[in-house]
Amino acid sequence: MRRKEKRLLQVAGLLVAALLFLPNVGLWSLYRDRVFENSPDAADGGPGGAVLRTQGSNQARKVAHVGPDGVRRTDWHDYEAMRRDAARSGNGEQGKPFPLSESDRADQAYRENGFNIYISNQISLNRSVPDIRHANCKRKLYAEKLPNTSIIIPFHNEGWSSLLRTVHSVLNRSPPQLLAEVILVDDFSDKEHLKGALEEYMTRMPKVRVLRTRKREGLIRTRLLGAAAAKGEVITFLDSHCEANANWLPPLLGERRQNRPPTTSALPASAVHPLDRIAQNRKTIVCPMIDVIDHDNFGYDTQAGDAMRGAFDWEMYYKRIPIPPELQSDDPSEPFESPVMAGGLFAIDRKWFWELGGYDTGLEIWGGEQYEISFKVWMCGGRMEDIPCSRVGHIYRKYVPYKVPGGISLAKNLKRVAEVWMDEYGEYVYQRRPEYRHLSAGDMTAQKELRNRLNCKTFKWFMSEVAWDLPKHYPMVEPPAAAWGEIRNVGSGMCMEIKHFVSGSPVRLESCVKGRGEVAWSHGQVLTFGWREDIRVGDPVHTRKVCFDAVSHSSPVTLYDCHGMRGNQLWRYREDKSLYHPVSNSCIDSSPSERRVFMNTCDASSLSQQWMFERTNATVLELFNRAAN
Ligand SMILES: [Mn+2]
Repeated sequence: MRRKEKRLLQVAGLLVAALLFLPNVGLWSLYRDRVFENSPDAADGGPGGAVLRTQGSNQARKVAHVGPDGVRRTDWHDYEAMRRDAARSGNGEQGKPFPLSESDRADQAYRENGFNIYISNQISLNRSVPDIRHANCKRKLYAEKLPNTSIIIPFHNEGWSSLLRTVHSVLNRSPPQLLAEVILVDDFSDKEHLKGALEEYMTRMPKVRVLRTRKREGLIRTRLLGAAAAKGEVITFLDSHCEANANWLPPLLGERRQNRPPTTSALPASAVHPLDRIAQNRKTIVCPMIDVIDHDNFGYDTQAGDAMRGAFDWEMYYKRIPIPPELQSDDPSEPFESPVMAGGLFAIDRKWFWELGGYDTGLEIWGGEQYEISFKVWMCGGRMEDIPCSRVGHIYRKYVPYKVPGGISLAKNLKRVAEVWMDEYGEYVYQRRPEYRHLSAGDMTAQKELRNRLNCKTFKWFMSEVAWDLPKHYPMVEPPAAAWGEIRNVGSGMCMEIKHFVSGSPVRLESCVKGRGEVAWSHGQVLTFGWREDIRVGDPVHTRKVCFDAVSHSSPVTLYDCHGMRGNQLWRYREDKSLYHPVSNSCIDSSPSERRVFMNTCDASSLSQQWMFERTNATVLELFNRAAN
């Protein structure tokens, strides 16, 4: 009995000692939390009681950490709001696809917005989205003192529910002290709901302002109008049909100064003012990861491939390329460099934005502006990063629902960008788009002067230091093709033919048009086995972006959008004249009576599996086949 009591006392004593002295449990940590939690807000004089209360509740688990650089970092998650979101159920909640009925798919639903507004209208303006961030994001801390930001949302005839869901998601999922204001900039919409009703609605939201252009200005000048009115230290541009995800803002504002800390270790921690750090990295543009909100059912998901670098092909189409191993961090939640932004979603130090001249005001309506700002920031002393822990959903439209005044604005914009920023590389664009060569792109003196004044680097520098991996995916000069022209079957003497040059069309066997004295290309009998080792419609200089595709060892051969990733679009033209499909380990066969072209088990003796291209480049073919063996 005695011994037992003694032991109990010992255990109790140890527990008391632990409560008092162990660093991350018990009374000491409670005390520390209280002190750290209260001081900064009190010092800021916070924007009012409500904010302080949310602070108190959502930061119950907060512990500030002082890094070796002297910056106090904290957990910015609003756990209360996250709990509320997780508990929601109903139409589209948790980003689930809304089940569509036949009538929901009516064209009318898409006509005005390019996405299904009927479905959007049936989903709450406060709907929850799934927290699909990498697990490491949930543990990340960001500086306690972050710059605030103005959110700028330009719109033109946006749907009511899609616009308001954008605003609500921002207000619901941003720490109030980081949100200076939300500026809605109306580019001369004529929809009734965007007039008085919108302003009336926004009177309930003191942080939201509505500005309007006096005539149709286009996306670029509308964004500039918002930026000119912004008061926040940072400006964040969003599209008008977005949904911000959990804790999206602190990583955007925080990573700007957190990465690559300057060497200040010689200074005592107290001497390093956090704003000094921002000065170090204020020239970084940061982009959230853009998730996809389905334009039919509003389901929320990542983009194909999720984290990828932004790039372009030499026709200046925006492209995404994989992050090369050299740039991959061990931790996929860490920011990574991107040569080009996707477009409408990014944050930038307000002053730096204007030092860069904002956007070129000579850019019309839409298009090319993402290249202008991206090239400019990289070449003129800044940098650009994608932030995997910051996610924003975006509705990719089915089509652009409004008329773009003056159809050549995109061409003109791209020419301006090429002329001002791309130096001798512009030639690669003109080779592919010869119509740009003599197009008038307006006066560019101011832009060229800006480039001089900022002492910006060359495009060659950009290509070798920033986008060095781009030519592997999109070479400036197209490497020679291995074989092209008609593809004639040895057995039947008939040719492969494509009726419609669109995704989903079958490859058929027809009599060769050359024998009939007709023009082969208009009949879809001219095909190219090119450097990507896929087979495309068209001659080597003018291939269309549809490729031979097969899904199994017995499927028909069908055209599909070229993905350029080999896989099921990879072919080999072997010495025995077979067209071999490595993925299914089978060969292209044909049936002249049924006019079918299909996959089959390879049989070198079967004439129906032997094919002759009209022209071949023996050197290239040999190279392909040698690499394959
Ligand atoms: Mn958009």
